[in-house]
Amino acid sequence: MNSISPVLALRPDATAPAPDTRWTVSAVEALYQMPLMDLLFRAQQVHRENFDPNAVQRSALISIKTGGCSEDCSYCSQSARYKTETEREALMQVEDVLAAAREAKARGASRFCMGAAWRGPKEKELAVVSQMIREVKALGLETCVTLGMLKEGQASQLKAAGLDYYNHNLDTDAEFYDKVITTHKHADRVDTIAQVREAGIKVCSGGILGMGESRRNRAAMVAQLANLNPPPESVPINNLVAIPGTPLAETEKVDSFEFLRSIAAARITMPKSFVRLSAGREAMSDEMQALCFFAGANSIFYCDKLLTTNNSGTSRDLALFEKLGLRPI
Ligand code: SAM
Ligand code: DTB
Ligand code: SF4
Repeated sequence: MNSISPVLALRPDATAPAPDTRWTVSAVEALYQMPLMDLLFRAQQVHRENFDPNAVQRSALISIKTGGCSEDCSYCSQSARYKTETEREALMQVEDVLAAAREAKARGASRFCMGAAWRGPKEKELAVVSQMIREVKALGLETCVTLGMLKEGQASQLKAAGLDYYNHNLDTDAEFYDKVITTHKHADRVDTIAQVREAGIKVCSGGILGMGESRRNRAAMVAQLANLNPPPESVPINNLVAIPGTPLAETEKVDSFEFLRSIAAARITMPKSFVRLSAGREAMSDEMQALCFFAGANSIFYCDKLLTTNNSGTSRDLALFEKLGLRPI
C-alpha cells in the first residue's frame, strides 16, 4: 500500500513557497484564510522543526526615557502631541538602569531591553546609552535597545558598545502607515533596520495589530518582515494597548482568532525567528496565550510594566509557565 505520511498529507502545499522565494502578500493572505486548525497545525509543525516547542525566551523591558516625544504615532502614550496620563521623565542614570537589570536577571530574564521615547538619539544621549549597554552586558544579560531612527554611524557605535539587538518595528503595512504616523515615513524605518543589519547587530522588528488595519494590511506587514533578507531574528507582535487621549483610544479590538492567525503567519513565514507575544498580554486569558504559544510564539516581555502600561505580571507568568510546562530560555 502506498502510505503517505499524515503530516505531509495535511500540509497545504499551495501556500508554501519554495525555499528562497519571497512571500507575496497573497500567499500570506492565503495562510490567514486557512481553516484555523490546519493553520495552527502547520504553524506548530514549522515551530517544532526549528525550536524546542516547550521553551519560551524572556526579555525584561524598561523605559529609560519617557514621554515628550516629537513624533505623532497615533497609538503612543509618549507622543508630546496627545494628552495622556504619561508623565515625562528624563534619561535615567546609568546606575538606576543597572539596578533594574540586576533585578531582571535575578527574576530570570535572559535579555534586557531599554526603550527611549525619541525620534532618534542625539550623540550625547547615544554615549550614555552605550555606557548602559556595556554595563548591562557585563552582568551577563543580552542587550536590546529601541531608540528610534538612527543616523549614519550610530549603529556602529552601538555595536562597539556590545549591543546584541536593536528593536525597530515596521509597525504596520507601508500602505496603512500614514493613517497612523505622519512625522516619519515607513521607508525611514526600513532604512534604520538596514543600518542596524549593516553594523552586525541582530534585528528585532515587528508591529502592532488592532489599529484599524485590514487583513490585507496585516498580511502585507508579515510579508514585508519575512522578505527582509534575512528576516528579523526577533519579531514582536503587539496587540494595541488602547491609550486614553491618543487618536486610537477607541479603536475596535482585533478579533482574538485574527491575532492568533497573525502569530501563526509570522511563525510559518519566519521559521527561524523568535516570535514575541508582546504588548497586550495583560488583557489576554491564559488560554489565549497558550494558543499563541501553540501557534509559534516563543518569546515574551517578562516584567510587571512595559514602557508606560502594565504587562502581565511576572508572578502570573511564572504560574502560566508552570501550568503549561514551559521552560524559560
Ligand atoms: N521611539 C522608538 C520608536 O518608536 O521606535 C522606540 C520606542 S516605541 C514606544 C517602541 C514600539 O512600541 C513601537 O514601535 C510600537 O510598536 C510599540 N508600542 C508603542 N505604544 C504601543 C501601544 N499602545 N500598544 C502596542 N504597542 C505599542
Ligand atoms: C515592542 O515591540 N513592544 C514593546 C517594545 N517593543 C519596546 C513596547 C510596548 C509598549 C506598550 C505600550 C506602553 O507600555 O507604553
Ligand atoms: Fe515617539 Fe516611539 Fe512613541 Fe512614536 S512610538 S511617539 S517615536 S516613543
